[in-house]
Amino acid sequence: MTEGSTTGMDEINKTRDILRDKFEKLEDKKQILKAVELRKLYDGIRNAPPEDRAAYGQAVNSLKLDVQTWVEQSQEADEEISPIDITAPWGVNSAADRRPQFLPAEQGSQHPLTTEINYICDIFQRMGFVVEESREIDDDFHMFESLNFPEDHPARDDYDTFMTDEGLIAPAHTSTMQNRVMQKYKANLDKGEPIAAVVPDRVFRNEDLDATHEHTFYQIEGVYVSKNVNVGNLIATLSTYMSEYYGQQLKTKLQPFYFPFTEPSFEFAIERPDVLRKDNSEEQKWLELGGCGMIHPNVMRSAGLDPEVYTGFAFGFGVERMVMMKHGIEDVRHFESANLKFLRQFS
Ligand code: FA5
Repeated sequence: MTEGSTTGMDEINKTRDILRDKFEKLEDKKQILKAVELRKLYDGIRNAPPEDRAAYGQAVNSLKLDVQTWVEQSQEADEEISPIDITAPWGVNSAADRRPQFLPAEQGSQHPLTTEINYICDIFQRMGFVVEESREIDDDFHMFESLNFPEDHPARDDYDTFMTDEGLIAPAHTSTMQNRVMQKYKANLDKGEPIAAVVPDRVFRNEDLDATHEHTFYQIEGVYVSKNVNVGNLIATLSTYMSEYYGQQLKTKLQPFYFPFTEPSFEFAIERPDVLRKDNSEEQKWLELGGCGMIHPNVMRSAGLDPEVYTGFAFGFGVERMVMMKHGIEDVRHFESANLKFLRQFS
């Protein structure tokens, strides 16, 4: 290729960036096809050295085709979508051409949290855990009573819960599912198999928001019950999971904490990978990701299990914080921001 043609290609690439920039800002996307920059490139074909003219012309044409595709795609996205009348099934009373249209698949992608939750569940499934769903409205029994929070206990206030006038509760953590999981899989124990389940789902807290606190976020709960389960099993399980999730052997740390539903209770921290440390201070060394501990005998009893025979551990992690650490995301609020620039980085 001659030097002249390289310069020509550079010019086309530069023009592509300029056009894309203009295109993003244009209200009427079709106007991009009349952009003066495109016209200049066409004029350039005439002035190109004869030996480069064909290649240059082809590249200009290919750019024009790309620009046309941008316009077509934007028009597809802008097409009005008929409102869905939930009382009128499509097949019964809408003409085929009036049925609601789905957006073309290439216009969307999975939310990064969905992708990560699937990935996290996949790891736990490979470790022998089943995956259960939580619910987004619950009751006092599952939020507090079954978890050994006595009535009027001050620890209830630690979970700034949203409540309906009828006293129903938007769960403030996935631990609301511990009782249900133990009841559901109780029969495993009779067969000599453990209860091993994880529950990823949304939780809600009346929080002051900042870079690491959202009012609505995801947690993943884990419950494991069998005979002779001890803290060592808990540590081994969490370390194995963390190394798999982060793809490297991270140092983990448990420090004593208080939860009414586990005894002993711990906060679980990981040593931040180098790329996620702002400096070498002790504060930057560890990141708290969740709580865990050995399931309290009262919690076992409330699910009909005999704590003299069985022991178990439970853990609950903040999904956003795990993902933030993995991808170096500095603010939890990005996830719910609907900011396409942020979301597209993961598609
Ligand atoms: C709990 O919610 C306990 N249920 C965890 C647990 C489960 C302990 C089982 C023992 C046994 P905590 O309130 O610390 O604990 O929250 C757990 C994790 O959720 C936090 O470490 C953090 O990663 C995440 N988290 C908590 N609040 C927020 C918030 N407002 N925004 C984003 N993530 C949060």
